[in-house]
Amino acid sequence: MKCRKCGDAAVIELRRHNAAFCAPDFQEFFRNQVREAIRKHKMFTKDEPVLVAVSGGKDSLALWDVLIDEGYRTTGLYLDLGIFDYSVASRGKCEAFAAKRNVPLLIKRVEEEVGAGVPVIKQVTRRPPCSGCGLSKRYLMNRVALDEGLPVVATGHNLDDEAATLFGSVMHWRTEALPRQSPALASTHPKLVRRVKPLYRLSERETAAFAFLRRIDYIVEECPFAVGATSIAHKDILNRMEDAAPGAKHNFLFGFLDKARPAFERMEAVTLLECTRCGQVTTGTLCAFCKLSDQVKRSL
Ligand code: Q46
Ligand code: ZN
Repeated sequence: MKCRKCGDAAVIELRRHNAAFCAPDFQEFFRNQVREAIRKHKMFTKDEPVLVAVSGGKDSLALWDVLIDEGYRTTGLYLDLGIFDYSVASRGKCEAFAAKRNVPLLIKRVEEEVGAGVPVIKQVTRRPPCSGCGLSKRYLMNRVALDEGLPVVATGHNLDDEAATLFGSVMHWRTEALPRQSPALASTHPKLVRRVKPLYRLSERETAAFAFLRRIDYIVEECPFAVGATSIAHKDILNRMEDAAPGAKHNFLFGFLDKARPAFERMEAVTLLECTRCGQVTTGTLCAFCKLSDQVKRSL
């Protein structure tokens, strides 16, 4: 196998691109995909400060690594979910990454913000842990960005994540979720910052290879609550399809973005109000985050 660019021995084959690359040219290919995502969706400019949400895993740290190298003004945000050893270890990876590159890292503890960490939230709400966790993460990313005066939050979602989310939404015909499935969500209210996913063109395997070649020290273990999550089952199905037909995930996601998503854009915009307690955006009186933290605090 030879590198498509230089003809040297290749270290990775990308079947969906019908290409193979040596280590330096693969890294350049990876960076080019991120540049293309940022350019195509006008995600941010070099003048804008960007909040990069990091979990300690390969995707978010690979994203942060590229953005720092490209000269973007980044601040990391680590949300400590209070998930036993997993949170302790993943926080350590983020702190070490930021210290090594001398970049700012903000840390917020869900326990301080909601009243309890994710394991207790799971018990109190009697809902899957990812439900309260995801809600808290989305809320806190936005609020921290607003508090810090940062206009955009970047997350490390990759092609596999995005294809799996789309697959889940289509399986249940969650038509209200489909317009929000996008690599870049604009701010639709002064209290909502932009949300972007610069890795959406890159697969999980590619971010793992990039993190390895860049010697990024990331947490390999998954969150213990990820086991059994339906998103994992959806990823398995898509991986099998990808094996049979390389490019299947790419075609599924990109075909949706190009051809189908516009059809699901809501004709009428929902009315966004401000939560009477915390002032963040909601469609009711009290936002879902404030309701969750009330429920948690009542039970303690
Ligand atoms: S951290 Fe939270 Fe994930 Fe763990 S509890 Fe679920 S949502 S799986 S990305
Ligand atoms: Zn609120």
